[in-house]
Formats: sequence, C-alpha cells, structure tokens
Amino acid sequence: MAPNREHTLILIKPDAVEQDLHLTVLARLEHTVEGSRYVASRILQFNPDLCREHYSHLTEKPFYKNIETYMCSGHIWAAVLEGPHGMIPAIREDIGATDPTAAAKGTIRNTYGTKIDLGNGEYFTRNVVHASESQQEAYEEIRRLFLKEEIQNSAPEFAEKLWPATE
Ligand code: IDP
Ligand code: MG
Repeated sequence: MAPNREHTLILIKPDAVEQDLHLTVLARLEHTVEGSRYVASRILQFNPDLCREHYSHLTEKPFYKNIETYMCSGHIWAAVLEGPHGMIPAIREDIGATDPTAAAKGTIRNTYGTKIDLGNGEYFTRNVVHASESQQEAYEEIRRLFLKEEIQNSAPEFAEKLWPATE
C-alpha cells in the first residue's frame, strides 16, 4: 500500500437509497478528492444490534431510538473509499454538518437532507450519508461491516492491515 493512503467508510443511509440518490452521492464522493477510488461496496441492512455498535457513542442520547428507527428502516449502501492523505476531512467537509440546516450550502446534507424540529431544542434528521470522522473510526467501522475477502482483491495490503493473517 502506498504510504499515506487513507481509507474511510461511506454509508448511504436509507432515506437516500429510497430516493435513488445512492449512485449520485457515491459518484460525487469519489471525485471530492482527486486520486480516490472505491475498493469495496455492497448493500446491507442495519439491525438494532449493529446500529448500537456503529453508533455506540450515541446510545445514551435521548434521540438514540430515532436514529435506530431511521437506520434500520431500509437498505444502506456501504462503500470503502481509498484516497490520498487528507481525504477523510475533505469528505467530511463535502458531506456537511450533522444537522442539514446547519450544513454549509452546497454540501450533500444541506442539499438532500431533512430535519424535523422536535420542539424542545432537539431535532430528528435524515441526513443522507455517513462518513468516518477519523482513520481509527474508519478501521473499526470497515472491520465491522466487511469481510477481508471483499477487499483483498482490490486492495490487498489494506486488507492485510485490517485483518492480519494469523500463523
Ligand atoms: P455525524 O454523522 O455527522 O458524524 P454523529 O455525531 O456521529 O454525527 O451522529 C451520528 C448520527 O446520529 C448523525 O448523522 C445523525 O443521523 C444522528 N444524530 C447525531 N446527533 C443528533 C442530534 O442531536 N439529533 C438527532 N440526530 C442526531
Ligand atoms: Mg459520526
């Protein structure tokens, strides 16, 4: 693997798959940073256990149940994007802030996302897409959702890094 290559997990969330936006969003993110390419992708479905693992930092929040309902409501496209150093923050900038109405104009979440105010200062959002916040988070997420066999043909050294062969 060339030095300094970064990897991130992209999830096209159920609202975007339902609206047939998955190819549009995946194609856009492949071009956010020159020199990026997908090394794996597949459709999957979250269940409550998987959702709790993926969003373990949010399970104590009052709005967690809403996230679970949303993320388990339909198909998700999962993709592993490989790119040059700096790709992870650049992708995060292109998707925009968590709250689509707070996300910068022209970002993916601001363009396609929705927000429902719950009245008490809290909100519910369908915000189209997930992208890992750090390299470490990406490694954990990719290991949870993909098998080594799904990645090793297109990115053998990366697959070996995530799932080292045991003697
Ligand atoms: P991120 O998706 O921008 O990385 P996280 O804080 O990791 O944001 O939250 C994961 C997901 O949980 C968000 O994309 C959104 O769907 C949901 N979420 C996070 N914070 C809130 C909130 O304050 N209200 C409603 N939903 C939230
Ligand atoms: Mg996050």
